[in-house]
Amino acid sequence: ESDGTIFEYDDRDVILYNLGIGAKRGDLPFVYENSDSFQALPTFGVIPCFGANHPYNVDDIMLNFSPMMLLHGEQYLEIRKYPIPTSAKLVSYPKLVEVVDKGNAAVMVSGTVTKNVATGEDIFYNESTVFVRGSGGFGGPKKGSNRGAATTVYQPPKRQPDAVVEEATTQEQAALYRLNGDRNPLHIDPEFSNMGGFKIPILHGLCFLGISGKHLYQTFGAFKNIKVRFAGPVLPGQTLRTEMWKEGNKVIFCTKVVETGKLCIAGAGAELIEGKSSK
Ligand code: HDC
Repeated sequence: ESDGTIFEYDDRDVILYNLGIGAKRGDLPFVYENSDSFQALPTFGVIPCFGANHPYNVDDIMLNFSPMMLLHGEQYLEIRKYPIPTSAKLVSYPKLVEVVDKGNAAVMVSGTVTKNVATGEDIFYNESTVFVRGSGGFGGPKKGSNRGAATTVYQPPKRQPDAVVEEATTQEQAALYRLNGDRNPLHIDPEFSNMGGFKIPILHGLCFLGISGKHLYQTFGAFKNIKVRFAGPVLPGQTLRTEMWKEGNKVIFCTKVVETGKLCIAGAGAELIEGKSSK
Protein backbone atom coordinates (compact mmCIF):
# COMPACT_ATOMS: atom_id res chain seq x y z
CA GLU A 1 0.00 0.00 0.00
CA SER A 2 1.02 3.54 -0.72
CA ASP A 3 0.59 6.73 1.24
CA GLY A 4 -2.64 8.18 0.00
CA THR A 5 -2.91 10.54 -2.96
CA ILE A 6 -5.30 13.44 -2.48
CA PHE A 7 -7.84 14.43 -5.15
CA GLU A 8 -9.88 17.53 -4.51
CA TYR A 9 -12.65 18.47 -6.93
CA ASP A 10 -15.65 20.73 -7.37
CA ASP A 11 -18.63 21.32 -9.68
CA ARG A 12 -16.35 22.30 -12.56
CA ASP A 13 -14.69 18.86 -12.55
CA VAL A 14 -18.08 17.16 -12.36
CA ILE A 15 -19.45 19.11 -15.35
CA LEU A 16 -16.26 18.52 -17.36
CA TYR A 17 -16.53 14.78 -16.66
CA ASN A 18 -20.20 14.60 -17.58
CA LEU A 19 -19.55 16.51 -20.84
CA GLY A 20 -16.59 14.22 -21.56
CA ILE A 21 -18.92 11.22 -21.60
CA GLY A 22 -21.49 12.90 -23.81
CA ALA A 23 -23.88 14.78 -21.49
CA LYS A 24 -25.90 17.21 -23.63
CA ARG A 25 -26.60 20.90 -22.90
CA GLY A 26 -30.23 20.03 -22.12
CA ASP A 27 -29.23 17.44 -19.48
CA LEU A 28 -29.32 20.10 -16.77
CA PRO A 29 -28.62 17.76 -13.81
CA PHE A 30 -25.33 16.86 -15.51
CA VAL A 31 -24.24 20.23 -16.91
CA TYR A 32 -25.70 22.97 -14.68
CA GLU A 33 -24.51 23.43 -11.09
CA ASN A 34 -27.73 25.25 -10.13
CA SER A 35 -29.97 22.35 -11.19
CA ASP A 36 -31.91 20.92 -8.21
CA SER A 37 -30.58 17.47 -9.06
CA PHE A 38 -27.05 18.47 -10.10
CA GLN A 39 -24.95 15.30 -9.95
CA ALA A 40 -21.91 13.38 -11.13
CA LEU A 41 -22.70 10.45 -13.39
CA PRO A 42 -21.83 7.29 -11.36
CA THR A 43 -18.76 6.37 -13.42
CA PHE A 44 -17.16 9.61 -12.19
CA GLY A 45 -15.86 7.14 -9.58
CA VAL A 46 -13.02 6.15 -11.93
CA ILE A 47 -11.61 9.70 -11.95
CA PRO A 48 -10.36 10.46 -8.40
CA CYS A 49 -7.90 7.54 -8.29
CA PHE A 50 -6.53 7.96 -11.79
CA GLY A 51 -3.42 9.96 -11.02
CA ALA A 52 -2.74 8.27 -7.67
CA ASN A 53 0.87 7.27 -6.97
CA HIS A 54 1.37 3.53 -7.24
CA PRO A 55 3.79 2.00 -4.73
CA TYR A 56 5.72 0.20 -7.53
CA ASN A 57 7.43 0.86 -10.83
CA VAL A 58 5.95 -0.76 -13.97
CA ASP A 59 9.46 -1.16 -15.47
CA ASP A 60 10.44 -3.32 -12.50
CA ILE A 61 7.41 -5.57 -12.94
CA MET A 62 7.29 -6.04 -16.72
CA LEU A 63 9.71 -7.19 -19.40
CA ASN A 64 10.15 -4.83 -22.40
CA PHE A 65 7.62 -2.34 -21.07
CA SER A 66 6.63 0.27 -23.65
CA PRO A 67 3.90 2.80 -22.90
CA MET A 68 2.88 2.70 -26.59
CA MET A 69 1.97 -0.96 -26.24
CA LEU A 70 -0.19 -0.46 -23.17
CA LEU A 71 -3.97 -0.70 -23.57
CA HIS A 72 -6.66 -0.54 -20.95
CA GLY A 73 -8.00 -4.09 -20.79
CA GLU A 74 -10.68 -4.18 -18.09
CA GLN A 75 -12.22 -1.98 -15.42
CA TYR A 76 -14.25 -2.70 -12.32
CA LEU A 77 -15.78 0.18 -10.35
CA GLU A 78 -17.67 -0.10 -7.08
CA ILE A 79 -19.55 2.94 -5.78
CA ARG A 80 -19.53 2.29 -2.03
CA LYS A 81 -21.38 5.43 -1.00
CA TYR A 82 -24.18 7.38 -2.69
CA PRO A 83 -24.88 10.19 -3.33
CA ILE A 84 -21.56 10.99 -4.96
CA PRO A 85 -20.59 14.45 -3.64
CA THR A 86 -20.40 17.23 -6.27
CA SER A 87 -17.37 18.60 -4.48
CA ALA A 88 -15.07 16.83 -2.01
CA LYS A 89 -11.55 16.00 -0.92
CA LEU A 90 -10.80 12.32 -1.48
CA VAL A 91 -7.77 10.14 -0.83
CA SER A 92 -6.77 7.05 -2.85
CA TYR A 93 -4.62 4.06 -1.91
CA PRO A 94 -3.50 2.02 -4.95
CA LYS A 95 -1.92 -1.42 -4.70
CA LEU A 96 -0.79 -4.12 -7.07
CA VAL A 97 -3.31 -6.99 -7.27
CA GLU A 98 -1.60 -9.37 -9.75
CA VAL A 99 0.38 -9.73 -12.97
CA VAL A 100 -0.74 -12.45 -15.39
CA ASP A 101 1.30 -13.88 -18.27
CA LYS A 102 -0.65 -14.16 -21.54
CA GLY A 103 2.33 -15.32 -23.63
CA ASN A 104 2.59 -12.32 -25.93
CA ALA A 105 1.18 -9.84 -23.47
CA ALA A 106 1.32 -9.13 -19.75
CA VAL A 107 -1.85 -8.27 -17.89
CA MET A 108 -1.38 -6.15 -14.78
CA VAL A 109 -4.17 -5.47 -12.31
CA SER A 110 -4.15 -2.69 -9.74
CA GLY A 111 -6.77 -2.06 -7.07
CA THR A 112 -7.49 1.29 -5.45
CA VAL A 113 -9.65 2.20 -2.48
CA THR A 114 -10.75 5.84 -2.44
CA LYS A 115 -12.00 7.44 0.79
CA ASN A 116 -13.71 10.71 1.60
CA VAL A 117 -11.31 12.67 3.78
CA ALA A 118 -14.13 14.51 5.60
CA THR A 119 -15.92 11.33 6.77
CA GLY A 120 -13.15 8.70 6.59
CA GLU A 121 -15.61 6.46 4.72
CA ASP A 122 -14.86 4.48 1.57
CA ILE A 123 -16.50 6.02 -1.47
CA PHE A 124 -15.08 4.12 -4.48
CA TYR A 125 -13.13 0.96 -5.20
CA ASN A 126 -11.54 0.47 -8.63
CA GLU A 127 -9.68 -2.41 -10.25
CA SER A 128 -7.90 -1.53 -13.48
CA THR A 129 -6.37 -4.10 -15.80
CA VAL A 130 -3.81 -3.03 -18.34
CA PHE A 131 -2.93 -5.24 -21.31
CA VAL A 132 0.69 -4.67 -22.35
CA ARG A 133 1.51 -6.09 -25.76
CA GLY A 134 5.02 -7.54 -26.03
CA SER A 135 5.58 -7.87 -22.27
CA GLY A 136 4.45 -11.47 -21.80
CA GLY A 137 6.51 -14.64 -21.53
CA PHE A 138 8.03 -13.84 -18.15
CA GLY A 139 6.92 -17.12 -16.61
CA GLY A 140 4.09 -15.71 -14.52
CA PRO A 141 0.72 -17.34 -13.81
CA LYS A 142 -1.49 -17.79 -16.92
CA LYS A 143 -4.78 -17.10 -15.16
CA GLY A 144 -5.81 -14.42 -12.73
CA SER A 145 -7.47 -15.05 -9.36
CA ASN A 146 -11.23 -15.00 -8.76
CA ARG A 147 -12.22 -11.82 -6.93
CA GLY A 148 -15.99 -12.07 -7.17
CA ALA A 149 -17.81 -9.17 -8.85
CA ALA A 150 -14.46 -7.60 -9.84
CA THR A 151 -13.62 -10.54 -12.10
CA THR A 152 -17.06 -11.69 -13.22
CA VAL A 153 -17.37 -12.16 -16.98
CA TYR A 154 -21.06 -11.59 -17.73
CA GLN A 155 -22.77 -13.57 -20.53
CA PRO A 156 -25.62 -11.83 -22.38
CA PRO A 157 -28.81 -13.91 -22.58
CA LYS A 158 -29.88 -15.28 -26.00
CA ARG A 159 -33.01 -13.09 -26.23
CA GLN A 160 -33.14 -9.67 -27.87
CA PRO A 161 -31.84 -6.92 -25.54
CA ASP A 162 -34.39 -5.28 -23.20
CA ALA A 163 -33.03 -1.82 -24.04
CA VAL A 164 -30.70 -0.35 -26.64
CA VAL A 165 -29.20 3.15 -26.64
CA GLU A 166 -27.15 4.57 -29.52
CA GLU A 167 -24.97 7.62 -29.21
CA ALA A 168 -22.46 9.19 -31.57
CA THR A 169 -19.13 10.25 -30.08
CA THR A 170 -17.61 13.45 -31.48
CA GLN A 171 -14.33 13.92 -33.34
CA GLU A 172 -13.14 15.84 -30.26
CA GLN A 173 -14.28 13.23 -27.70
CA ALA A 174 -10.78 12.11 -26.66
CA ALA A 175 -9.38 15.66 -26.82
CA LEU A 176 -12.06 16.68 -24.34
CA TYR A 177 -12.04 13.55 -22.16
CA ARG A 178 -8.27 13.79 -21.48
CA LEU A 179 -8.84 16.94 -19.44
CA ASN A 180 -10.28 14.68 -16.72
CA GLY A 181 -6.73 13.59 -15.97
CA ASP A 182 -5.61 10.85 -18.39
CA ARG A 183 -3.25 12.71 -20.71
CA ASN A 184 -1.86 9.54 -22.31
CA PRO A 185 -0.60 10.69 -25.78
CA LEU A 186 -2.26 7.58 -27.31
CA HIS A 187 -5.49 9.60 -27.31
CA ILE A 188 -4.20 12.82 -28.91
CA ASP A 189 -0.79 12.44 -30.58
CA PRO A 190 -0.97 10.82 -34.06
CA GLU A 191 2.71 9.81 -34.05
CA PHE A 192 2.38 8.06 -30.71
CA SER A 193 -0.82 6.26 -31.64
CA ASN A 194 0.74 5.20 -35.00
CA MET A 195 3.59 3.56 -33.12
CA GLY A 196 1.01 1.85 -30.95
CA GLY A 197 -0.57 0.40 -34.11
CA PHE A 198 -3.50 2.80 -34.63
CA LYS A 199 -4.20 5.03 -37.65
CA ILE A 200 -5.47 7.87 -35.49
CA PRO A 201 -5.50 8.49 -31.73
CA ILE A 202 -8.08 6.22 -30.06
CA LEU A 203 -10.69 6.98 -27.45
CA HIS A 204 -9.97 6.36 -23.75
CA GLY A 205 -11.45 3.07 -22.55
CA LEU A 206 -12.80 4.89 -19.51
CA CYS A 207 -14.56 7.37 -21.83
CA PHE A 208 -16.58 4.69 -23.61
CA LEU A 209 -17.13 2.90 -20.27
CA GLY A 210 -18.60 6.23 -19.08
CA ILE A 211 -20.84 6.56 -22.13
CA SER A 212 -22.20 3.02 -21.71
CA GLY A 213 -22.53 3.53 -17.95
CA LYS A 214 -24.58 6.67 -18.66
CA HIS A 215 -26.88 4.61 -20.91
CA LEU A 216 -27.37 2.09 -18.08
CA TYR A 217 -27.99 4.80 -15.50
CA GLN A 218 -30.51 6.64 -17.68
CA THR A 219 -32.33 3.39 -18.48
CA PHE A 220 -32.25 1.44 -15.19
CA GLY A 221 -31.07 3.82 -12.44
CA ALA A 222 -28.11 3.81 -10.07
CA PHE A 223 -25.76 0.85 -9.81
CA LYS A 224 -23.43 -0.21 -7.02
CA ASN A 225 -20.80 -1.67 -9.31
CA ILE A 226 -19.92 -2.05 -12.97
CA LYS A 227 -17.45 -4.37 -14.69
CA VAL A 228 -16.29 -4.25 -18.33
CA ARG A 229 -13.74 -5.73 -20.70
CA PHE A 230 -12.48 -3.39 -23.41
CA ALA A 231 -12.80 -5.77 -26.34
CA GLY A 232 -11.80 -3.44 -29.18
CA PRO A 233 -10.75 0.15 -29.81
CA VAL A 234 -13.07 3.09 -30.53
CA LEU A 235 -12.12 5.98 -32.81
CA PRO A 236 -13.42 9.43 -31.88
CA GLY A 237 -16.44 10.15 -34.08
CA GLN A 238 -17.72 6.56 -34.14
CA THR A 239 -21.20 5.70 -32.87
CA LEU A 240 -21.68 3.44 -29.85
CA ARG A 241 -24.60 1.08 -29.39
CA THR A 242 -25.17 -0.21 -25.84
CA GLU A 243 -27.33 -3.36 -25.67
CA MET A 244 -28.72 -4.13 -22.21
CA TRP A 245 -30.47 -7.10 -20.61
CA LYS A 246 -32.05 -6.81 -17.16
CA GLU A 247 -31.68 -9.99 -15.09
CA GLY A 248 -32.99 -9.51 -11.55
CA ASN A 249 -30.97 -6.73 -9.96
CA LYS A 250 -28.26 -7.03 -12.59
CA VAL A 251 -27.92 -5.42 -16.00
CA ILE A 252 -25.79 -7.37 -18.45
CA PHE A 253 -24.58 -5.33 -21.39
CA CYS A 254 -22.28 -5.05 -24.37
CA THR A 255 -21.31 -2.10 -26.53
CA LYS A 256 -20.71 -2.17 -30.27
CA VAL A 257 -19.17 0.26 -32.71
CA VAL A 258 -22.06 0.82 -35.14
CA GLU A 259 -19.82 1.63 -38.14
CA THR A 260 -17.92 -1.67 -37.92
CA GLY A 261 -20.33 -3.93 -36.02
CA LYS A 262 -17.45 -4.90 -33.70
CA LEU A 263 -17.68 -5.11 -29.92
CA CYS A 264 -15.77 -2.50 -27.94
CA ILE A 265 -17.15 -3.61 -24.53
CA ALA A 266 -17.86 -7.27 -23.79
CA GLY A 267 -18.53 -9.51 -20.79
CA ALA A 268 -19.96 -6.50 -19.01
CA GLY A 269 -22.47 -6.10 -16.22
CA ALA A 270 -23.62 -3.94 -13.35
CA GLU A 271 -25.47 -4.62 -10.08
CA LEU A 272 -28.31 -2.19 -9.51
CA ILE A 273 -28.99 -0.67 -6.12
CA GLU A 274 -31.80 -2.70 -4.58
CA GLY A 275 -35.20 -1.05 -4.78
CA LYS A 276 -33.92 1.90 -6.80
CA SER A 277 -34.30 0.42 -10.27
CA SER A 278 -36.56 2.52 -12.46
CA LYS A 279 -37.64 -0.46 -14.68
O1 HDC B 1 -9.00 -6.83 -26.71
C1 HDC B 1 -8.02 -6.26 -27.54
C2 HDC B 1 -8.30 -4.78 -27.68
O2 HDC B 1 -7.84 -4.13 -28.62
N1 HDC B 1 -9.07 -4.20 -26.74
C3 HDC B 1 -9.38 -2.77 -26.73
C4 HDC B 1 -8.34 -2.01 -25.97
C5 HDC B 1 -8.74 -0.55 -25.85
O3 HDC B 1 -9.12 0.08 -26.82
N2 HDC B 1 -8.67 0.00 -24.62
C6 HDC B 1 -9.05 1.36 -24.37
C7 HDC B 1 -8.11 2.37 -24.93
S1 HDC B 1 -6.45 2.28 -24.27
C8 HDC B 1 -6.52 3.35 -22.90
O4 HDC B 1 -7.55 3.89 -22.60
C9 HDC B 1 -5.27 3.52 -22.16
C10 HDC B 1 -5.39 4.51 -21.01
O5 HDC B 1 -4.99 5.81 -21.43
C11 HDC B 1 -4.47 4.08 -19.89
C12 HDC B 1 -5.10 3.01 -19.04
C13 HDC B 1 -4.54 3.05 -17.66
C14 HDC B 1 -5.52 2.44 -16.67
C15 HDC B 1 -4.89 2.26 -15.33
C16 HDC B 1 -5.48 3.13 -14.30
C17 HDC B 1 -4.71 2.99 -12.98
C18 HDC B 1 -6.61 -6.59 -26.94
C19 HDC B 1 -5.52 -6.05 -27.87
C20 HDC B 1 -6.47 -5.95 -25.56
C21 HDC B 1 -6.45 -8.08 -26.78
O6 HDC B 1 -6.71 -8.70 -28.00
P1 HDC B 1 -5.85 -9.96 -28.51
O7 HDC B 1 -4.41 -9.62 -28.48
O8 HDC B 1 -6.46 -10.41 -29.79
O9 HDC B 1 -6.07 -10.97 -27.34
P2 HDC B 1 -6.79 -12.38 -27.39
O10 HDC B 1 -6.01 -13.27 -28.32
O11 HDC B 1 -8.25 -12.18 -27.63
O12 HDC B 1 -6.62 -12.88 -25.89
C22 HDC B 1 -5.33 -13.18 -25.34
C23 HDC B 1 -5.49 -13.39 -23.86
O13 HDC B 1 -5.69 -12.14 -23.20
C24 HDC B 1 -6.99 -12.07 -22.59
N3 HDC B 1 -7.58 -10.77 -22.96
C25 HDC B 1 -8.11 -10.44 -24.15
N4 HDC B 1 -8.56 -9.18 -24.13
C26 HDC B 1 -8.34 -8.72 -22.89
C27 HDC B 1 -7.72 -9.73 -22.13
N5 HDC B 1 -7.40 -9.57 -20.84
C28 HDC B 1 -7.70 -8.36 -20.27
N6 HDC B 1 -8.29 -7.35 -20.96
C29 HDC B 1 -8.63 -7.50 -22.26
N7 HDC B 1 -9.23 -6.49 -22.90
C30 HDC B 1 -7.78 -13.21 -23.17
O14 HDC B 1 -8.73 -13.70 -22.25
C31 HDC B 1 -6.70 -14.24 -23.48
O15 HDC B 1 -6.35 -14.91 -22.27
P3 HDC B 1 -6.54 -16.51 -22.19
O16 HDC B 1 -5.67 -17.03 -23.28
O17 HDC B 1 -6.07 -16.84 -20.81
O18 HDC B 1 -7.99 -16.74 -22.42
